[in-house]
Amino acid sequence: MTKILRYQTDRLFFTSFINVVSSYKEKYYTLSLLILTSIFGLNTAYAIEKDARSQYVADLVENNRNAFNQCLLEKQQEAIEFGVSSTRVETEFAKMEFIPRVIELDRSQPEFVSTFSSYYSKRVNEWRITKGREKYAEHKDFLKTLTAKYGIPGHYLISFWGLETNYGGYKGKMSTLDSLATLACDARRSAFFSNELFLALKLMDSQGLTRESMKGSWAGAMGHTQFMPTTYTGYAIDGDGDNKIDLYNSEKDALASAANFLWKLGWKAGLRWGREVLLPNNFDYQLANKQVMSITEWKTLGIMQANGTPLPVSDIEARLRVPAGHQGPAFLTYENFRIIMRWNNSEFYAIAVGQLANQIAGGTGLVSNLPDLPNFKITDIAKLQSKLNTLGYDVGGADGIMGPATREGIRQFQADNKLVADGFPSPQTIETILNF
Ligand SMILES: [Ca+2]
Repeated sequence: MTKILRYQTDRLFFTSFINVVSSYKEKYYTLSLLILTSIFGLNTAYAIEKDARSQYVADLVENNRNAFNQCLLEKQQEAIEFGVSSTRVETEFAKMEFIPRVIELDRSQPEFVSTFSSYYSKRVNEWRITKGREKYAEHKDFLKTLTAKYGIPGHYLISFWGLETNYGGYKGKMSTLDSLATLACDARRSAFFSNELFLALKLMDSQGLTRESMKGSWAGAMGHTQFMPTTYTGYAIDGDGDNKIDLYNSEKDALASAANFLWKLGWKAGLRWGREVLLPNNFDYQLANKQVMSITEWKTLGIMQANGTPLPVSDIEARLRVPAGHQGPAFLTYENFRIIMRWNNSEFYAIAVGQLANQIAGGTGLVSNLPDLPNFKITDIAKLQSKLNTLGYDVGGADGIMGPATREGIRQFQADNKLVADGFPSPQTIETILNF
Protein backbone atom coordinates (compact mmCIF):
# COMPACT_ATOMS: atom_id res chain seq x y z
CA MET A 1 0.00 0.00 0.00
CA THR A 2 1.27 3.43 -0.77
CA LYS A 3 1.77 5.87 2.03
CA ILE A 4 -0.97 8.05 0.62
CA LEU A 5 -3.30 5.38 1.92
CA ARG A 6 -5.12 4.86 -1.29
CA TYR A 7 -6.28 1.27 -1.27
CA GLN A 8 -5.60 -0.21 -4.65
CA THR A 9 -8.48 -2.00 -6.19
CA ASP A 10 -6.58 -2.45 -9.38
CA ARG A 11 -4.37 -5.28 -8.27
CA LEU A 12 -3.19 -6.38 -11.67
CA PHE A 13 0.53 -6.67 -11.46
CA PHE A 14 3.06 -7.62 -8.81
CA THR A 15 0.51 -7.52 -6.03
CA SER A 16 -1.55 -10.54 -6.88
CA PHE A 17 -1.69 -13.79 -5.07
CA ILE A 18 0.20 -14.29 -1.86
CA ASN A 19 1.28 -10.84 -0.79
CA VAL A 20 -2.31 -9.93 0.01
CA VAL A 21 -2.34 -12.45 2.82
CA SER A 22 -1.25 -11.52 6.28
CA SER A 23 -2.99 -13.50 8.98
CA TYR A 24 -1.43 -16.56 10.49
CA LYS A 25 -4.06 -18.82 8.99
CA GLU A 26 -3.42 -17.56 5.49
CA LYS A 27 0.32 -17.91 5.91
CA TYR A 28 -0.41 -21.53 6.70
CA TYR A 29 -1.92 -21.91 3.21
CA THR A 30 1.17 -20.44 1.60
CA LEU A 31 3.31 -22.88 3.52
CA SER A 32 1.00 -25.77 2.66
CA LEU A 33 1.32 -24.86 -1.01
CA LEU A 34 5.09 -25.21 -0.81
CA ILE A 35 4.76 -28.59 0.88
CA LEU A 36 2.12 -29.80 -1.58
CA THR A 37 4.33 -28.66 -4.46
CA SER A 38 7.20 -30.77 -3.23
CA ILE A 39 4.96 -33.84 -2.99
CA PHE A 40 2.66 -33.55 -6.02
CA GLY A 41 4.31 -31.10 -8.40
CA LEU A 42 3.09 -27.62 -9.10
CA ASN A 43 -0.10 -28.10 -11.11
CA THR A 44 -1.69 -30.66 -8.78
CA ALA A 45 -0.57 -28.67 -5.77
CA TYR A 46 -2.30 -25.58 -7.13
CA ALA A 47 -5.51 -27.52 -7.82
CA ILE A 48 -5.59 -28.89 -4.26
CA GLU A 49 -4.70 -25.46 -2.95
CA LYS A 50 -7.47 -23.81 -4.97
CA ASP A 51 -10.17 -26.04 -3.44
CA ALA A 52 -8.79 -25.51 0.05
CA ARG A 53 -8.68 -21.80 -0.63
CA SER A 54 -12.36 -21.61 -1.77
CA GLN A 55 -13.44 -23.49 1.34
CA TYR A 56 -11.31 -21.21 3.47
CA VAL A 57 -12.91 -18.07 2.00
CA ALA A 58 -16.42 -19.52 2.38
CA ASP A 59 -15.70 -20.31 6.05
CA LEU A 60 -14.23 -16.87 6.58
CA VAL A 61 -17.33 -15.19 5.12
CA GLU A 62 -19.56 -17.22 7.46
CA ASN A 63 -17.44 -16.43 10.52
CA ASN A 64 -17.36 -12.73 9.71
CA ARG A 65 -21.10 -12.69 9.07
CA ASN A 66 -21.80 -14.33 12.44
CA ALA A 67 -19.50 -11.95 14.27
CA PHE A 68 -20.71 -8.83 12.43
CA ASN A 69 -23.28 -7.53 14.92
CA GLN A 70 -20.96 -7.92 17.87
CA CYS A 71 -18.18 -6.25 15.90
CA LEU A 72 -20.45 -3.31 15.04
CA LEU A 73 -21.07 -2.71 18.74
CA GLU A 74 -17.31 -2.43 19.26
CA LYS A 75 -16.81 -0.25 16.19
CA GLN A 76 -19.63 1.99 17.34
CA GLN A 77 -17.74 2.65 20.56
CA GLU A 78 -14.49 3.23 18.68
CA ALA A 79 -16.26 5.66 16.34
CA ILE A 80 -17.39 7.75 19.30
CA GLU A 81 -13.82 7.75 20.66
CA PHE A 82 -12.60 8.73 17.18
CA GLY A 83 -14.79 11.82 17.35
CA VAL A 84 -17.72 10.91 15.11
CA SER A 85 -20.89 12.62 16.40
CA SER A 86 -23.10 10.38 18.52
CA THR A 87 -26.16 11.14 16.38
CA ARG A 88 -24.28 10.03 13.28
CA VAL A 89 -23.04 6.88 15.00
CA GLU A 90 -26.51 5.95 16.21
CA THR A 91 -28.29 6.46 12.91
CA GLU A 92 -25.65 4.93 10.66
CA PHE A 93 -24.60 1.88 12.66
CA ALA A 94 -28.23 0.78 12.85
CA LYS A 95 -28.18 0.53 9.03
CA MET A 96 -24.83 -1.20 8.47
CA GLU A 97 -24.99 -4.39 6.44
CA PHE A 98 -22.47 -7.14 5.95
CA ILE A 99 -21.50 -7.66 2.26
CA PRO A 100 -20.10 -11.19 1.64
CA ARG A 101 -18.90 -10.21 -1.85
CA VAL A 102 -16.50 -7.65 -0.38
CA ILE A 103 -14.65 -10.38 1.52
CA GLU A 104 -14.63 -12.64 -1.55
CA LEU A 105 -13.16 -9.86 -3.70
CA ASP A 106 -10.62 -9.00 -1.03
CA ARG A 107 -9.39 -12.59 -0.99
CA SER A 108 -9.67 -13.29 -4.72
CA GLN A 109 -6.58 -14.63 -6.42
CA PRO A 110 -6.37 -14.19 -10.17
CA GLU A 111 -5.05 -17.04 -12.29
CA PHE A 112 -3.54 -14.62 -14.77
CA VAL A 113 -1.56 -11.42 -14.47
CA SER A 114 -1.95 -8.82 -17.22
CA THR A 115 0.91 -8.02 -19.52
CA PHE A 116 1.59 -4.39 -20.30
CA SER A 117 0.06 -4.84 -23.77
CA SER A 118 -3.33 -5.98 -22.51
CA TYR A 119 -3.35 -3.52 -19.59
CA TYR A 120 -2.48 -0.58 -21.82
CA SER A 121 -4.75 -1.32 -24.76
CA LYS A 122 -7.76 -1.69 -22.46
CA ARG A 123 -7.13 1.71 -20.89
CA VAL A 124 -5.61 4.05 -23.43
CA ASN A 125 -8.20 3.47 -26.15
CA GLU A 126 -9.98 5.61 -28.75
CA TRP A 127 -13.02 6.15 -26.57
CA ARG A 128 -11.00 7.46 -23.63
CA ILE A 129 -8.93 9.73 -25.84
CA THR A 130 -11.95 11.23 -27.64
CA LYS A 131 -13.99 11.65 -24.48
CA GLY A 132 -10.92 13.07 -22.71
CA ARG A 133 -10.48 15.70 -25.41
CA GLU A 134 -14.15 16.68 -25.03
CA LYS A 135 -13.82 17.01 -21.27
CA TYR A 136 -10.56 18.92 -21.65
CA ALA A 137 -12.29 21.42 -23.97
CA GLU A 138 -15.35 21.64 -21.73
CA HIS A 139 -13.29 22.49 -18.61
CA LYS A 140 -10.56 24.43 -20.40
CA ASP A 141 -10.80 27.73 -18.51
CA PHE A 142 -11.24 26.08 -15.14
CA LEU A 143 -8.26 23.80 -15.79
CA LYS A 144 -6.13 26.84 -16.59
CA THR A 145 -6.88 28.30 -13.16
CA LEU A 146 -5.91 24.97 -11.56
CA THR A 147 -2.63 24.81 -13.50
CA ALA A 148 -1.81 28.38 -12.49
CA LYS A 149 -2.44 27.59 -8.85
CA TYR A 150 -1.09 24.02 -8.48
CA GLY A 151 1.25 23.55 -11.43
CA ILE A 152 -0.43 20.45 -12.87
CA PRO A 153 -1.33 20.72 -16.57
CA GLY A 154 -5.04 20.16 -17.26
CA HIS A 155 -4.55 17.20 -19.59
CA TYR A 156 -3.02 15.20 -16.73
CA LEU A 157 -5.99 15.94 -14.47
CA ILE A 158 -8.39 14.81 -17.19
CA SER A 159 -6.27 11.69 -17.72
CA PHE A 160 -6.41 10.62 -14.05
CA TRP A 161 -10.15 11.20 -14.09
CA GLY A 162 -10.59 9.13 -17.25
CA LEU A 163 -8.56 6.21 -15.92
CA GLU A 164 -10.19 6.20 -12.49
CA THR A 165 -13.86 6.33 -13.49
CA ASN A 166 -14.23 6.88 -17.26
CA TYR A 167 -14.75 10.60 -16.55
CA GLY A 168 -17.37 9.84 -13.96
CA GLY A 169 -19.12 7.20 -16.07
CA TYR A 170 -18.40 4.45 -13.60
CA LYS A 171 -17.89 5.43 -9.99
CA GLY A 172 -18.77 2.05 -8.48
CA LYS A 173 -22.01 0.75 -7.03
CA MET A 174 -21.07 -0.68 -3.66
CA SER A 175 -22.28 1.09 -0.55
CA THR A 176 -19.17 2.78 0.82
CA LEU A 177 -20.30 2.55 4.44
CA ASP A 178 -21.29 -1.13 4.23
CA SER A 179 -18.11 -2.06 2.34
CA LEU A 180 -15.93 -0.28 4.88
CA ALA A 181 -17.85 -1.76 7.84
CA THR A 182 -17.44 -5.25 6.33
CA LEU A 183 -13.69 -4.74 5.94
CA ALA A 184 -13.35 -3.05 9.35
CA CYS A 185 -14.90 -6.20 10.83
CA ASP A 186 -12.49 -8.50 8.99
CA ALA A 187 -9.22 -9.40 10.68
CA ARG A 188 -6.92 -8.84 7.68
CA ARG A 189 -6.74 -5.02 7.77
CA SER A 190 -9.23 -4.10 10.44
CA ALA A 191 -7.37 -1.06 11.83
CA PHE A 192 -6.87 0.47 8.37
CA PHE A 193 -10.49 0.07 7.31
CA SER A 194 -11.89 1.10 10.72
CA ASN A 195 -10.05 4.38 10.32
CA GLU A 196 -11.46 4.78 6.79
CA LEU A 197 -14.97 4.01 8.04
CA PHE A 198 -14.79 6.61 10.81
CA LEU A 199 -13.46 9.23 8.40
CA ALA A 200 -16.29 8.43 5.96
CA LEU A 201 -18.79 9.00 8.76
CA LYS A 202 -17.16 12.30 9.64
CA LEU A 203 -17.33 13.37 5.99
CA MET A 204 -21.10 12.91 6.17
CA ASP A 205 -21.18 15.49 8.95
CA SER A 206 -18.64 17.91 7.49
CA GLN A 207 -19.62 17.75 3.79
CA GLY A 208 -23.27 16.74 3.93
CA LEU A 209 -22.68 13.41 2.16
CA THR A 210 -25.47 10.86 2.50
CA ARG A 211 -25.46 7.08 2.84
CA GLU A 212 -27.42 6.83 -0.43
CA SER A 213 -24.97 8.95 -2.40
CA MET A 214 -21.89 7.22 -1.01
CA LYS A 215 -21.43 4.43 -3.53
CA GLY A 216 -18.08 3.37 -4.86
CA SER A 217 -15.56 0.52 -5.16
CA TRP A 218 -15.79 -2.54 -2.94
CA ALA A 219 -12.78 -1.26 -1.00
CA GLY A 220 -14.25 2.16 -0.21
CA ALA A 221 -12.85 4.40 -2.98
CA MET A 222 -15.26 7.23 -3.68
CA GLY A 223 -16.41 9.58 -6.42
CA HIS A 224 -15.00 10.81 -9.72
CA THR A 225 -11.38 10.37 -8.65
CA GLN A 226 -11.91 7.30 -6.43
CA PHE A 227 -10.44 8.83 -3.29
CA MET A 228 -10.43 6.78 -0.10
CA PRO A 229 -11.90 8.62 2.91
CA THR A 230 -8.36 9.43 4.16
CA THR A 231 -7.45 11.08 0.85
CA TYR A 232 -10.86 12.78 0.67
CA THR A 233 -10.35 14.16 4.17
CA GLY A 234 -6.74 15.20 3.67
CA TYR A 235 -6.67 16.50 0.09
CA ALA A 236 -10.11 17.06 -1.40
CA ILE A 237 -11.12 20.70 -1.87
CA ASP A 238 -14.08 22.71 -3.10
CA GLY A 239 -13.66 23.56 -6.78
CA ASP A 240 -17.03 24.98 -7.77
CA GLY A 241 -17.29 27.44 -4.89
CA ASP A 242 -20.38 26.14 -3.09
CA ASN A 243 -18.35 25.63 0.11
CA LYS A 244 -18.96 21.88 0.08
CA ILE A 245 -16.62 19.20 -1.18
CA ASP A 246 -18.57 16.74 -3.28
CA LEU A 247 -16.42 14.31 -5.25
CA TYR A 248 -19.51 12.40 -6.33
CA ASN A 249 -21.47 15.07 -8.13
CA SER A 250 -19.14 17.99 -8.79
CA GLU A 251 -16.65 17.57 -11.64
CA LYS A 252 -14.94 20.81 -10.63
CA ASP A 253 -14.53 19.62 -7.05
CA ALA A 254 -12.99 16.39 -8.37
CA LEU A 255 -10.56 18.13 -10.75
CA ALA A 256 -9.51 20.70 -8.14
CA SER A 257 -9.02 17.93 -5.58
CA ALA A 258 -6.85 15.93 -7.98
CA ALA A 259 -4.73 19.05 -8.61
CA ASN A 260 -4.38 19.76 -4.89
CA PHE A 261 -3.50 16.12 -4.17
CA LEU A 262 -0.80 15.93 -6.85
CA TRP A 263 0.64 19.29 -5.79
CA LYS A 264 0.88 18.10 -2.18
CA LEU A 265 2.50 14.85 -3.33
CA GLY A 266 5.26 17.00 -4.82
CA TRP A 267 4.44 17.41 -8.52
CA LYS A 268 7.16 19.36 -10.31
CA ALA A 269 5.55 22.12 -12.37
CA GLY A 270 6.89 22.43 -15.89
CA LEU A 271 8.19 18.87 -16.00
CA ARG A 272 6.50 16.13 -17.99
CA TRP A 273 5.95 12.55 -16.81
CA GLY A 274 8.47 11.04 -19.19
CA ARG A 275 8.46 10.07 -22.85
CA GLU A 276 8.54 7.14 -25.19
CA VAL A 277 12.01 6.62 -26.65
CA LEU A 278 13.77 4.48 -29.22
CA LEU A 279 16.71 2.31 -28.17
CA PRO A 280 19.68 1.56 -30.42
CA ASN A 281 20.42 -1.98 -31.63
CA ASN A 282 22.27 -4.17 -29.16
CA PHE A 283 21.22 -1.94 -26.29
CA ASP A 284 22.23 -3.19 -22.86
CA TYR A 285 18.86 -3.87 -21.23
CA GLN A 286 20.54 -4.41 -17.89
CA LEU A 287 20.39 -0.62 -17.52
CA ALA A 288 16.60 -0.68 -17.60
CA ASN A 289 14.55 -0.18 -14.41
CA LYS A 290 17.52 0.22 -12.10
CA GLN A 291 19.81 2.92 -13.41
CA VAL A 292 19.01 6.61 -12.87
CA MET A 293 20.97 8.94 -15.17
CA SER A 294 20.56 12.37 -16.74
CA ILE A 295 18.80 12.66 -20.10
CA THR A 296 22.16 13.72 -21.56
CA GLU A 297 23.76 10.49 -20.35
CA TRP A 298 20.98 8.38 -21.86
CA LYS A 299 21.38 10.37 -25.06
CA THR A 300 25.07 9.46 -25.27
CA LEU A 301 24.07 5.79 -25.18
CA GLY A 302 22.24 6.34 -28.46
CA ILE A 303 18.68 6.68 -27.17
CA MET A 304 16.44 8.84 -29.39
CA GLN A 305 13.02 10.41 -29.06
CA ALA A 306 10.21 8.17 -30.29
CA ASN A 307 9.91 10.23 -33.50
CA GLY A 308 13.57 9.57 -34.31
CA THR A 309 14.89 13.01 -33.38
CA PRO A 310 17.69 13.42 -30.80
CA LEU A 311 16.91 13.75 -27.10
CA PRO A 312 17.47 17.22 -25.65
CA VAL A 313 20.61 17.94 -23.65
CA SER A 314 19.33 18.07 -20.10
CA ASP A 315 20.41 17.21 -16.59
CA ILE A 316 16.92 16.00 -15.70
CA GLU A 317 17.24 12.60 -14.05
CA ALA A 318 15.51 9.74 -15.80
CA ARG A 319 14.94 6.03 -15.50
CA LEU A 320 14.47 3.68 -18.44
CA ARG A 321 11.47 1.35 -18.42
CA VAL A 322 10.66 -1.50 -20.79
CA PRO A 323 7.36 -2.81 -19.43
CA ALA A 324 6.79 -5.31 -22.26
CA GLY A 325 10.40 -6.42 -22.67
CA HIS A 326 12.66 -5.69 -25.64
CA GLN A 327 9.89 -6.40 -28.16
CA GLY A 328 7.77 -3.54 -26.80
CA PRO A 329 8.00 0.22 -26.25
CA ALA A 330 10.67 1.87 -24.07
CA PHE A 331 10.17 4.93 -21.89
CA LEU A 332 12.38 7.41 -20.07
CA THR A 333 10.51 8.49 -16.95
CA TYR A 334 11.16 11.61 -14.86
CA GLU A 335 10.40 12.65 -11.33
CA ASN A 336 6.68 13.26 -11.89
CA PHE A 337 6.35 9.60 -12.85
CA ARG A 338 7.15 8.79 -9.24
CA ILE A 339 4.43 11.23 -8.15
CA ILE A 340 1.89 9.45 -10.38
CA MET A 341 2.96 6.17 -8.78
CA ARG A 342 2.19 7.65 -5.38
CA TRP A 343 -1.40 8.08 -6.53
CA ASN A 344 -1.43 4.45 -7.64
CA ASN A 345 1.67 2.35 -7.11
CA SER A 346 1.79 0.71 -10.51
CA GLU A 347 4.24 1.31 -13.35
CA PHE A 348 1.58 0.35 -15.92
CA TYR A 349 -0.89 2.83 -14.43
CA ALA A 350 1.65 5.65 -14.46
CA ILE A 351 2.56 5.03 -18.11
CA ALA A 352 -1.15 4.94 -19.00
CA VAL A 353 -1.73 8.27 -17.20
CA GLY A 354 1.18 9.89 -19.04
CA GLN A 355 0.35 8.54 -22.48
CA LEU A 356 -3.37 9.29 -22.19
CA ALA A 357 -2.52 12.82 -21.04
CA ASN A 358 -0.25 13.28 -24.09
CA GLN A 359 -3.03 12.23 -26.43
CA ILE A 360 -5.71 14.30 -24.71
CA ALA A 361 -3.44 17.29 -25.40
CA GLY A 362 -3.35 16.32 -29.08
CA GLY A 363 -0.20 14.19 -29.13
CA THR A 364 0.19 10.92 -30.96
CA GLY A 365 0.03 7.45 -29.47
CA LEU A 366 2.80 4.91 -29.03
CA VAL A 367 5.28 4.67 -31.87
CA SER A 368 6.40 1.15 -31.04
CA ASN A 369 4.04 -1.76 -31.41
CA LEU A 370 2.65 -3.48 -28.37
CA PRO A 371 3.81 -7.09 -28.59
CA ASP A 372 0.89 -9.50 -28.73
CA LEU A 373 1.93 -11.70 -25.81
CA PRO A 374 -0.43 -13.75 -23.66
CA ASN A 375 -1.10 -12.73 -20.06
CA PHE A 376 1.12 -14.49 -17.54
CA LYS A 377 -0.34 -17.52 -15.90
CA ILE A 378 0.60 -17.46 -12.23
CA THR A 379 1.41 -21.18 -12.23
CA ASP A 380 3.79 -20.66 -15.15
CA ILE A 381 5.63 -17.91 -13.31
CA ALA A 382 5.85 -20.20 -10.27
CA LYS A 383 7.30 -23.01 -12.41
CA LEU A 384 9.77 -20.55 -13.88
CA GLN A 385 10.83 -19.48 -10.40
CA SER A 386 11.32 -23.09 -9.24
CA LYS A 387 13.46 -23.82 -12.26
CA LEU A 388 15.55 -20.66 -11.85
CA ASN A 389 16.19 -21.60 -8.21
CA THR A 390 17.22 -25.11 -9.31
CA LEU A 391 19.60 -23.58 -11.85
CA GLY A 392 21.23 -21.50 -9.11
CA TYR A 393 19.58 -18.13 -9.78
CA ASP A 394 18.16 -17.29 -6.38
CA VAL A 395 14.74 -15.72 -6.97
CA GLY A 396 13.24 -16.54 -3.57
CA GLY A 397 10.03 -18.56 -3.11
CA ALA A 398 8.05 -19.87 -6.11
CA ASP A 399 5.07 -17.66 -5.35
CA GLY A 400 4.00 -16.77 -8.89
CA ILE A 401 4.64 -13.06 -8.37
CA MET A 402 6.83 -11.29 -10.93
CA GLY A 403 8.83 -9.24 -8.44
CA PRO A 404 12.27 -7.60 -8.79
CA ALA A 405 14.15 -10.77 -7.71
CA THR A 406 12.44 -12.82 -10.40
CA ARG A 407 13.17 -10.18 -13.04
CA GLU A 408 16.79 -10.11 -11.97
CA GLY A 409 16.99 -13.94 -12.07
CA ILE A 410 15.57 -14.01 -15.61
CA ARG A 411 17.93 -11.20 -16.62
CA GLN A 412 20.96 -13.10 -15.29
CA PHE A 413 19.89 -16.30 -17.03
CA GLN A 414 19.42 -14.39 -20.29
CA ALA A 415 22.81 -12.68 -19.94
CA ASP A 416 24.55 -16.00 -19.20
CA ASN A 417 22.93 -17.60 -22.24
CA LYS A 418 23.49 -14.81 -24.75
CA LEU A 419 19.82 -13.83 -24.91
CA VAL A 420 18.52 -10.26 -24.81
CA ALA A 421 18.77 -9.58 -21.07
CA ASP A 422 15.54 -7.64 -20.54
CA GLY A 423 14.33 -9.69 -17.55
CA PHE A 424 10.99 -10.17 -19.28
CA PRO A 425 9.24 -13.57 -19.16
CA SER A 426 8.15 -13.81 -22.79
CA PRO A 427 6.74 -17.22 -23.81
CA GLN A 428 10.04 -18.00 -25.58
CA THR A 429 12.03 -17.07 -22.48
CA ILE A 430 9.81 -19.21 -20.24
CA GLU A 431 10.14 -22.14 -22.62
CA THR A 432 13.91 -21.77 -22.89
CA ILE A 433 14.35 -21.67 -19.12
CA LEU A 434 11.96 -24.55 -18.39
CA ASN A 435 13.64 -26.76 -21.01
CA PHE A 436 17.16 -25.82 -19.96
CA1 LIG B 1 -18.19 22.07 -4.19
